[in-house]
Amino acid sequence: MGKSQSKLSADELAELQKNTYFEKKELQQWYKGFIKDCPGGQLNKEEFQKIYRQFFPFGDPSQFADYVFNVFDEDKSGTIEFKEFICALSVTSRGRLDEKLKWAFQLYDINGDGFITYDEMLQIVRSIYKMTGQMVRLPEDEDTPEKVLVDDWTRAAPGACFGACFGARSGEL
Ligand SMILES: [Ca+2]
Ligand SMILES: [Ca+2]
Repeated sequence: MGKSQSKLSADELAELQKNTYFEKKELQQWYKGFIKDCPGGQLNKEEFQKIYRQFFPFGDPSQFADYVFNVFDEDKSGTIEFKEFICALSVTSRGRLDEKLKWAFQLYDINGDGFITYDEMLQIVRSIYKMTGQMVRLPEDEDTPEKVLVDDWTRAAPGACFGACFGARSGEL
């Protein structure tokens, strides 16, 4: 897989502008940051986990990162391409409520059968606990996974976290 182009082509830009809430300039910037971190143009699961570990150095975010990875990886190729990355970022950071909910649904529907079972919710919440557990003290009434099911994906803000990371780094350029 040779080295990727350093800039988006006019066609790619036009397509991404149509499919995301980002401006041309923002897209170019995100792309620059993405290619800097992933010169091959693809992000694999391991690299994705590494990014999460920078944010949660005292917990174990690998399981949660895997669940988020699977939503980003829309075509299930095992890697996140720039288009998948920027579309997910667009939805999680600027999408309408219904788009965000659909995204969250995909996260919780781990086996992708169109239904979220109680068990799937627990798995997600447990993975969030593992990720943040040692650095966040929850109030007494929220101290079991079962009690925080409802609002907890927003708290973890997978997309925002990811975006902040890449954004901070592209800002250094
Ligand atoms: Ca993919
Ligand atoms: Ca399911």
